[in-house]
Amino acid sequence: MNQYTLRRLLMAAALAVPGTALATAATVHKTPTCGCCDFYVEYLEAQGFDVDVVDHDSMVPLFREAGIDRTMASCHTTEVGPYTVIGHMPVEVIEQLLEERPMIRGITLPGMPTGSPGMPGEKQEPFTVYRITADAEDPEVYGRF
Ligand SMILES: [Cu+2]
Repeated sequence: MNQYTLRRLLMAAALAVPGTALATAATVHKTPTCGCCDFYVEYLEAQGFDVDVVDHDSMVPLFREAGIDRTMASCHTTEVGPYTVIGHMPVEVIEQLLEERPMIRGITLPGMPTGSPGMPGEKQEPFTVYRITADAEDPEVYGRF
């Protein structure tokens, strides 16, 4: 193998690494005093997302607009592509969502589970993620992760 061939192989390998792909844009909506929201922003950035942050005095109107009640809400919400992603959602789940492209408004990981991205502690159990649909009355499980 000569130098030229080696160089081409190395370049091809670099392009095949997922992190070198174009960063996915995300907008995180949060309140200015939310510490775990900041950690979640840092987490998304560390995962290669291109993150914009918008601070709100209250998150209540945003959750109301998304049609979800308090039990399904969390401390922040993230716009990714056409989807609303609520809470401390692992990026694997966001990537699955963007790949599957279901006809839903988004997904939510309610509350602030211990060990979820941006939250302290050890993960206690699989995270139950719910679909956000136009009819949020009866939330369906998107998956357990
Ligand atoms: Cu939080």
